Amino acid sequence: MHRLFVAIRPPEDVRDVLVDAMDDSPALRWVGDEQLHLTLRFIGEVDRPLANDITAALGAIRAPKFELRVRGVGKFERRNGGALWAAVEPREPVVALAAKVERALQQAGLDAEHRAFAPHITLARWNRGSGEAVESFVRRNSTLASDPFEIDSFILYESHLSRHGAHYEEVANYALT
Ligand code: 3AM
Repeated sequence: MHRLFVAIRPPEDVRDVLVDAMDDSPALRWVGDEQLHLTLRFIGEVDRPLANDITAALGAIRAPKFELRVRGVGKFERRNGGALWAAVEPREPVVALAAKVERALQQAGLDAEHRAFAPHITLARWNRGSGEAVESFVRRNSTLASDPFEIDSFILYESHLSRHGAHYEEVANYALT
């Protein structure tokens, strides 16, 4: 089985801005530079034939290049933890690309994703009891920003989970036009 997701990858100078914002709070598990991405669609575990259909369906997407920039940070809180993330703007082109990815994946045979799409670049995760570290990060980085950067492709990743964390392998790269 293959654990897949579709994402866009910020360029190096933008990743540098994100990595520079990370602090040394031991309560937060910071994402490594090589893991920084903006998820368009989490797919989950699929077998090889379905993975091949997914690759073909994503390859048929025609969508324009667009510009984004990092603007501010936010957090998701769940019962046993949460995630800190960087926000991007404008949202419209990312939402439009995610919708095309969603349609392509349904054509490949996947069930529809019912959760609302919320574009974000995860910076750190925590399990519990990190309230002050999280609040302090959000306060200090409310004006976090990058220069505009061009998104000229999107990527199908395979996620390999291990005791040491997740390793993301690029399976295919799809050009925007
Ligand atoms: O884009 P981020 O980094 O927030 O949390 C996982 C990560 O999100 C998410 O997919 C991205 C690539 O691993 N993810 C992992 N398991 C998931 C699941 N079961 C999931 N998203 C939804 N459902």
